[in-house]
Amino acid sequence: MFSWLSFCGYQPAVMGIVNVTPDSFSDGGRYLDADRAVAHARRLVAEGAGILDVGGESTRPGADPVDEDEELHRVLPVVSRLAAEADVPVSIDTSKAAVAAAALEAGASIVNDVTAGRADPDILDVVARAGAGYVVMHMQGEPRTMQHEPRYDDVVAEVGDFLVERLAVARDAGIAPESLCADPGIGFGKRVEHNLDLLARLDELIARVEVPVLVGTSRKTFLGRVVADAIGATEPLAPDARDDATLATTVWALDRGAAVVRVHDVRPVAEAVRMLSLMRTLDARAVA
Ligand code: PMM
Repeated sequence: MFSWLSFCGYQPAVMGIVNVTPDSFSDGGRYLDADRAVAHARRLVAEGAGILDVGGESTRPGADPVDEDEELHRVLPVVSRLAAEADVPVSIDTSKAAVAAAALEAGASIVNDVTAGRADPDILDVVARAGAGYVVMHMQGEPRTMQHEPRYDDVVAEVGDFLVERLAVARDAGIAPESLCADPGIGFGKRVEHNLDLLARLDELIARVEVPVLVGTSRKTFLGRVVADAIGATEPLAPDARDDATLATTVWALDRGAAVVRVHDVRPVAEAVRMLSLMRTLDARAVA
């Protein structure tokens, strides 16, 4: 049975993103070919990724859904090769029960579901039977429409309510408590200020959900907007130019207690995790 404690109990884990899609917002089309995706994933592990997250359906705002056969065709060869050769657990980023089942059969050990089991509830049973890890993410709406007027009274309270409820549904479906991880879903049906609030009050959210929390800010649009405002640019920064802001927000999330961080550019984040862990050890000694 997959337990998050073994991967992020001692120090936070860096989840490296392997998108096998033609249309992801920051790296769409780059690793669509299985050989290139596997080579990219190997590089991420060499740079310090502790988990590989393979996705075959883009969840960028406005993205169209991908049918099951196409998604399987994209991800299965990559998952089976990585599961066979990489020393780190492979996660499948999917909301479809059939894709999750095939990926777990091919050697994946985590299902990262951005719909938290709402798109295809059978996915919960698939995860439970396999004893796999499960990431429950918050999203308001669905990718095609989620950035049309997202609204919250108190984003941290509402995302917390949602995660607590979906974690209970996952446990009721038979997924072991130690296999569960929660994610506020940065950028999924949220305006810039909602994302900033969630990060600013991340410690509150972590205390509420009582499971390890995954945070993914990597190259997201709100970073491009905040930095563009700060430097007086009229257009948001391009995805590739958001890695410094990604690092800053990721280090913030780690310092607030995130257990897993999901990023495209692994090397600087893996270095930051090592440095932070060292500083925490020294800090603990100073207090003792
Ligand atoms: N973000 C994306 C895709 N999958 N999964 C989780 N758990 N959390 C996220 O923040 C998340 C995700 C979108 O980014 P990508 O298209 O670059 O992978």
